[in-house]
Amino acid sequence: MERTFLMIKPDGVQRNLIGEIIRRFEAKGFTLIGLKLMNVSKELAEKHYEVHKDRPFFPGLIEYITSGPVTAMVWEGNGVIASARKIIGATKPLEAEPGTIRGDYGVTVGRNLIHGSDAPETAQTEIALWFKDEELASWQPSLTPWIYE
Ligand code: ABT
Ligand code: MG
Repeated sequence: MERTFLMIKPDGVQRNLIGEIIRRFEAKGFTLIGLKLMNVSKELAEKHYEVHKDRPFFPGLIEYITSGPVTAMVWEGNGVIASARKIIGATKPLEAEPGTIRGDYGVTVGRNLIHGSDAPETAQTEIALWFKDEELASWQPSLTPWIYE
């Protein structure tokens, strides 16, 4: 089953959007298999955004991601990597379609609320960077036995 790494960034946490964002992925039908609220060290932030290390926005990006707690998550499901990117919306929130997370709640690229892995290779690297194997709980959702004994 495909897996992706999603992270609610410090602005999403501060704006009380954790529940709303998780709700959207649950409602879609994906399965949450890893979840933690954590502060991000400079080292971890720099590794996560290593591809951007020579870009002019890099220092500001690291400062933003380390500025407060984030919600790190792993989600599982068919096509979850590409689908999560659609649910998240375009990088620049003003260009993101209404109905997407960034389109509904964001204004500026430096406060774009949530990260999602952009391909199978980055998903695998990012999951390994943020989570230990034992922090992931693979499970089969099924409602019936939780409503009826
Ligand atoms: P992430 O999910 O954070 O990786 O964003 P996304 O994949 O949509 O966009 P990319 B291209 O990976 O950008 C990473 C972060 O760098 C910031 N950025 C990017 C800028 O501030 N200015 C720019 O011109 C570009 C290209 C935005 C992204 N996240 N944040 N915050
Ligand atoms: Mg990216």
